[in-house]
Amino acid sequence: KVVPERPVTTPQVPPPATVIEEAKRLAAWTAVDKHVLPEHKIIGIGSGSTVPYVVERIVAQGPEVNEGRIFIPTGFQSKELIISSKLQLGDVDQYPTIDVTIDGADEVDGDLNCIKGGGACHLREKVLAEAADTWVIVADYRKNSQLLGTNWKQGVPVEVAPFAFAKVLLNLQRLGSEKAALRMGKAKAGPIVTDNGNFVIDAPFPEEQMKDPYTLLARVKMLTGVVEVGLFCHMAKAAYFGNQDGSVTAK
Ligand code: ABF
Repeated sequence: KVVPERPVTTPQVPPPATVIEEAKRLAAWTAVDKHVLPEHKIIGIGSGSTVPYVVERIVAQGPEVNEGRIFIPTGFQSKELIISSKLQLGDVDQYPTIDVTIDGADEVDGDLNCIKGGGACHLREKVLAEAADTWVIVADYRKNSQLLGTNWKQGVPVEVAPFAFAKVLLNLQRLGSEKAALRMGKAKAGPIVTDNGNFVIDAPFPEEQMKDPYTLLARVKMLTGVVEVGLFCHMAKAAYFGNQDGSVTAK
């Protein structure tokens, strides 16, 4: 009797943070070089940990190019990044049309639909995405999927009016998200509150429903009490993913 060899399972050692950070930088620099041109004066700056590399590359375009530019933030972190980079801050109510907005994402599918809102900024992010002539996504390879929900298991972020959260939670569960849950702060002392004073519910949906994110977006957005849904469909012009081997995938 031949005893099969015990399969050797190489431990999944997570790549060092520098590989992921370099991948973010690669995506960000590629997107800026391709889409932030000297004639672009109103620029939307997204949120998350990839966007600092976007700003880094824009600053590197030089003061003469950035002199006449206005930078619109998608939230507190984004605003602080613009200010600390000594770029001219503007607001979307002053500049309702934006030349180009570059933002991160939690996951992107084969049709450039995104899950966004891991950072609870997706309402302002979607406003700036919609206001932009060109909206571009930058991320590392972990976000590059064919189907939403493949890697991002936290669920679809749904920003809700605080007094309606229990009702929305129930309706999300009825809609198919059995594990929908209010996003709590790190200390679990209470729910996180967005820049707009709202709560966030994270709603994982079955694969069947994630295959048609546009329909899911419409159904969730219709629930009374929902302020915005972290599904961005038919909005992105391009997406750039830095890879572990130093290459860039453009979708
Ligand atoms: C933001 O960036 C959010 O929508 C998203 O959750 C976050 C994730 O991006 P990163 O991986 O760059 O931190 O746009």
